[in-house]
Amino acid sequence: MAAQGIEVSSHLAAGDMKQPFKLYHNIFSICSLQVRFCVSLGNLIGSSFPNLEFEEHEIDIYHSGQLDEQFLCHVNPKGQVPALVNESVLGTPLTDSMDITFYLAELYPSLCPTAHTPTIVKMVKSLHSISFLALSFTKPHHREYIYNLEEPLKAILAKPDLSAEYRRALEWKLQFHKSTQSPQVTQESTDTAIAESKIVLEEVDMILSKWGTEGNWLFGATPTSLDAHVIVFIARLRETGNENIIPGSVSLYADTVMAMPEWKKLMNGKPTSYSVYNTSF
Ligand SMILES: N[C@@H](CCC(=O)N[C@@H](CS)C(=O)NCC(=O)O)C(=O)O
Repeated sequence: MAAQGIEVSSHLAAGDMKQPFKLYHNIFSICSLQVRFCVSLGNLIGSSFPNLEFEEHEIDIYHSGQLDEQFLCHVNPKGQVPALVNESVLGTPLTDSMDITFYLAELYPSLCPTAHTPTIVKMVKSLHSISFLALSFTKPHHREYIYNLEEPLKAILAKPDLSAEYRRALEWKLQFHKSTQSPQVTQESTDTAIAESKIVLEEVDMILSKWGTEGNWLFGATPTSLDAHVIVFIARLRETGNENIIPGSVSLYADTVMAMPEWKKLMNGKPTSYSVYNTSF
């Protein structure tokens, strides 16, 4: 699969794109925004697949939409967004933003030019090794919210009439939540995430000064997958009070991109964080 690196695919033909891709997302999910911005920037330059179409399906992860039977059993057993579905082309859904990003680079090769592929892959992986949960859920009542996500799972599990498949999926999700989600929301994890973000941003700054002088994007005149991931990440850092760790030139680069119609269309006047949008959350 493409997640191992970017292999521009010879097995895909333009005629294969008979069905639109379904992109499951949430407007306050950083990983969802990153892949949606990849699609938007890909469309800016164009694809070799003329019939490429993405249908967006919003999952209300703040009201347990990710726990619906159809989504959990047939789209993403982890109960998370983003997820990319296209039965005729992909077979099983892609359920991780990095896998989706690297797959999108097959559909939109300009998103990952050969000369910069190793850097883009390395940087996207570095960015995604940071706990976005630890960065984003920092107030005590937000951390409490994450711990309490077990409750809606347990409430559904208490129902007697669930299918065996759905019950298994919910039990798996509960364990996943306990073992990988809850442990991320501690002050120590937040401090680590901020320190790691600083290092990644310094690397972004180096890319910008080496390649970005001849255009608005990290590698110059054409946007890549890395721009999509970095810009959304910067928006989230700003919203979480971490503006101070963003190098000045990276901040200016972000301002330029955030003034573009593609960004404004993606965000539709909203922040990346649910807690900034809904102050009573
Ligand atoms: N590693 C995954 C992480 C996805 C993820 O954490 N998604 C969050 C939103 S940003 C989500 O769906 N949370 C709901 C939940 O875990 O129940 C990726 O990169 O796609």
